[in-house]
Amino acid sequence: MLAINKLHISISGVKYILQTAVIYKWSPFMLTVQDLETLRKRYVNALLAGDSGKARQAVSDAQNRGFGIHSVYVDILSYAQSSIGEMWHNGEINIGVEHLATVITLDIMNELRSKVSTYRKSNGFRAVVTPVEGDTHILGSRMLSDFLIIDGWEVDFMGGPIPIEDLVKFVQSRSVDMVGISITNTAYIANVQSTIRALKSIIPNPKILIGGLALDDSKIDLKSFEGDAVALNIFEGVAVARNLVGLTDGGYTLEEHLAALGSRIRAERLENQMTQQDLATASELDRTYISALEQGKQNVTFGAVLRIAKALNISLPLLGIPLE
Ligand code: B12
Repeated sequence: MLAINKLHISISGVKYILQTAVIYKWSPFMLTVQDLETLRKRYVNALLAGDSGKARQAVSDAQNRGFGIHSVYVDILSYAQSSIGEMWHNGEINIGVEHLATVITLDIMNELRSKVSTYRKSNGFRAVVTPVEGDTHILGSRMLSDFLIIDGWEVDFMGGPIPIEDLVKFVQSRSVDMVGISITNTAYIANVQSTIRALKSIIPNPKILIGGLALDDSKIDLKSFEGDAVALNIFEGVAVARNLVGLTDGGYTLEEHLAALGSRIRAERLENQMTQQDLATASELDRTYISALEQGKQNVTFGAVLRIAKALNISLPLLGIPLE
């Protein structure tokens, strides 16, 4: 119960409302799931039409409706890029349409980041963030870079994958506290391992954080990475990054608590070789609830946590909830 109390204390002063699946900072306007769907559709359609003005307008409207920058990134931009990327993968659109959409989204991210950067407080730590060698999926690592910048880090974002030996030389030349490596395509897992080993040869060596879409693949053994930490989503990534360099004062935000809980539930579920539907059935919850919970987007009652722990056959401390 202590963790639940702490959670309330850490969010006092900031009001949250819980919508069906997503948490937003409180705003004078009530957001509904339909609003989110509408904004997503508007943004995706603007990208498909190559209309940067309409895309910007959708983002601006989302912000006026109370979406914070983190929600815009994860709930709208990331969603849209995944949808459009899938369209290309399925042969529904031309690669030119996908590339233009990516450029528009990167431009919008630059604008959003610049606005926040002007009033953020530096935390004095430097990170290098890069997709792993070979992996040309860059949006996830750009998003992690931006989340770290917003959190006060100085970030050198590599822009695209670079050879491991060049990354090592670059890191050596920059007094880097942490390197964030993003892996999207599972084909490059071996490169992650080689990158970690090469970075560990630097003295003093930077902390290494691994994350990205590829880690969702249940065939990947997360414990096999020799880096300092693995994070299963971007919110957890920022919290873990702070932890790695000793910045954490224990004052996690609600989003970070939920992200950490979600990733532990997911890890335990995969360990038990259960699908989300298996866990939903065993805990008598809805699959979409489990899905949102695992992504850190679903607030949760203590009763639901108990049911999930029982369905996973684990104790609450294994979900990071101490029994005090
Ligand atoms: C968009 C996309 C593309 C775009 C990439 C645009 C770009 N420049 O970035 C294009 C169309 C160019 C493309 C190309 C290819 N793609 Co592609 N692509 C996708 C797609 C649809 C979305 C990925 C994405 O950008 N999502 C949006 C970003 C923001 O989300 P994200 O990456 O998950 O990042 C989030 C988190 O993971 C996290 N995060 C990310 N990195 C990190 C790092 C840390 C440390 C932390 C803490 C968190 C974190 O933060 C982000 C925000 O929440 C996925 C499938 C899917 N639905 O996800 C396939 C997918 C990744 N692609 C795939 C493949 C195979 C390819 C190609 C090899 C196809 C081909 N035959 O050529 C090529 C790549 C060539 C190469 N050398 O790598 C496969 C990979 C399969 C696998 N084995 O893993 C996927 C899964 C599609 C599929 N279902 O098969 N792709």
